[in-house]
Amino acid sequence: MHFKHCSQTDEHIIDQGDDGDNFYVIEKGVYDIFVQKEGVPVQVGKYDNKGSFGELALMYNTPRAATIIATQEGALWGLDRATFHRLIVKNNAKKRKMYEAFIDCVPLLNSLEVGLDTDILVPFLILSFVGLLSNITARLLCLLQMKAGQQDNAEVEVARCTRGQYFGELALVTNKPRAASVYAVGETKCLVIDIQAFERLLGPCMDIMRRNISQYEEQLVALFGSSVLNH
Ligand code: 1OR
Repeated sequence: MHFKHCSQTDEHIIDQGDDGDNFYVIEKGVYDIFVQKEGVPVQVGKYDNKGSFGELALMYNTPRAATIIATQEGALWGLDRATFHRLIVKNNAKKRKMYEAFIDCVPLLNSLEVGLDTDILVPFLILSFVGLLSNITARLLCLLQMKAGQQDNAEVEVARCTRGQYFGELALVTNKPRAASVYAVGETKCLVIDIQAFERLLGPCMDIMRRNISQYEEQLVALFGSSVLNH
């Protein structure tokens, strides 16, 4: 069964350690994320009017890994455990196979010494499910073109991404505004991951991403004579 829940200020939607009952998709509202560190709740992030949470306990039959508190009145769509399993876990079996095969050919994920388990797929599967509700599509990648704005606003193509490559990590790693625009060249399909899942799941890839960022700087210096990434 799915249901709409109107959340109140300070309402605990999920408490860390509880059994999982529902999975939630945010319609509106800001929700803080807390995780206990040495018995003290520490805020580790927030969802700002978008995103979804509560999938971990349902996927892995584990206690809730974080506490989620509404900071203002908001609205959530909930799916109970049985519906979540029917819609996401079972119906996604085929998609999961396809994504697993795809992730095998993503160099970033392959280059890790300790392999990522298929947890990495959960946010992709959920996003593509949420896509049915809110028209966000999560798709596989083919060919993309990246352009960086110059001082005079003229755009210059700085790189092209093809199947298995990634983009969009720089602003998340550096906490800076987006450094380039990315345009689809023809029909493309991308897998999308939100910032919370990015930090939680791609932590092990952070070093490789940082190394690749220094290569962007070298390319920019070659193109423009100086680095515009500025960090
Ligand atoms: P759940 O079913 O365990 C709590 O219920 C939900 O909070 C969890 O699913 C995730 O959907 C969401 N670590 C664990 N769970 C998180 C985290 C998180 N962020 C959101 N959730 N971390 C924060 C990463 C920015 C890691 C903290 C060490």
